[in-house]
Amino acid sequence: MAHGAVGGPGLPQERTINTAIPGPRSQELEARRRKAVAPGVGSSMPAYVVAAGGGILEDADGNRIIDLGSGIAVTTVGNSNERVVARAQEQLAAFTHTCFMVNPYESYVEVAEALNRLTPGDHEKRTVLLNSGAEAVENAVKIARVHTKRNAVVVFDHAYHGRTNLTMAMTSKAAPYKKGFGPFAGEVYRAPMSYPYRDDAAAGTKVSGEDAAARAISMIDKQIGADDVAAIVIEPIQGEGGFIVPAEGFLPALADYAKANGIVFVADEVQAGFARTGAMFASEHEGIVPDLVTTAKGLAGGLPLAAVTGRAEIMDSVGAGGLGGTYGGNPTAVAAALGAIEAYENDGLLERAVEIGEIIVRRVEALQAKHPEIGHARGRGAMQAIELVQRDSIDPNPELAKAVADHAAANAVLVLVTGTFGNVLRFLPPLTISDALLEEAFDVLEKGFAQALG
Ligand code: PLZ
Repeated sequence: MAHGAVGGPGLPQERTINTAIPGPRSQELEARRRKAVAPGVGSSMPAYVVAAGGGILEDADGNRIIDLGSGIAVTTVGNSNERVVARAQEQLAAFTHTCFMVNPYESYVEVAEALNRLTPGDHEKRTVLLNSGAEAVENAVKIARVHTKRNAVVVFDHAYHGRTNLTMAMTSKAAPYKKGFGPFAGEVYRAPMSYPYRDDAAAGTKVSGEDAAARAISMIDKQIGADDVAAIVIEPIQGEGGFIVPAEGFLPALADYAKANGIVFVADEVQAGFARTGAMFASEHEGIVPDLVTTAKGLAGGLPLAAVTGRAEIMDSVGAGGLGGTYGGNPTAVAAALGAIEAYENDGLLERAVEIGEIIVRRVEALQAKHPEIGHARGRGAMQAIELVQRDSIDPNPELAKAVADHAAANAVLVLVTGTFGNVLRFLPPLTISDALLEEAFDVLEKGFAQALG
């Protein structure tokens, strides 16, 4: 059935409900999957996809689902984006692999040049290409340790950095990411995050970014000592933690502290990077110039590719042979990245992310006026979320998040639940979604709230 399916911009842009979701064909596949696939891998919505593009995912039963998830912030340029497909197809026919560590090729160098140019700051930079976000974060830590000859790594509450051993240690949430998988890598220290919604409620007043940073810095000074810290690693907007935008001033204060103390400041832009927030990188909203930037997800339009990009003097600390991997910078993935980067730079996607954000904010404000259970709305550009709480307190309401997401799924709208407390609905559609589909998705969400809350 999947053979010959055509996705990309040609896929009809309409929500279509053919069967219950998941339908009979998806259920059949799900039964096969249960026998074949390790149960540790979950799926938010078990509707098996045969084609995708624009703002639509088409499933095996012919349902057309509105996509508010972008494969977790990956298909920002749209699924099967024409520029990505053309470059990748051409590359596949030329050669599929040499291993850059054996025989190099120009396209890897081109992606490195593009990342050096696009990431914040106009200092001299270098880039290493890898396969996944977690691998990028691991390599950023390796590079920072070699450069500083120090060990300690500072991360934050609610952080998500991956599922490998070191990045599990860096990730905050125990279940499902860490529980039972230890022991974890050492020398990872967790500092308090700036979480304006909950910080302000706890303090009974607005906690400034500077004050939140002072709290984190005091912990670093007391528990580690600045001169033992190799790196501070932070998501400029936290992704899995619940789209937490730190209070203004928090990131600059930490970056200044890092600079003053010879600490490598690493921005994990894996989820927030590449036009998602209306800027090429989320660090730009506060004028942060990180020493190292980790990227993945949006970088290659759906193909697995990741990178660490950073100051030449830091990147040059690791000698030849110290970094690499068989597939890092795979030719097809870098070809796709060149297509995606061309799209970011030429197709008005930064502006589109801002427009999408405005539509979402307008719809969310209307919802919030009706339902006090929407405790907080936050985000930048096309990276927006709502945090759901109990009616008369800020206690998390994960049941409501699930009820609304389930209602949406049954009505062919994919919306992802996230957050430390499982009470955040996040909206991160592909930037190729139409206004009409986006509005329709919020019509469905509105009904979901009405149904769940009466
Ligand atoms: N850093 C900021 O968001 C991946 C993970 C979903 P990988 N986020 C989605 C899941 O449940 O596994 C992520 C991220 C940030 C690093 C990563 C890790 O990227 O490509 O999944 O390894």
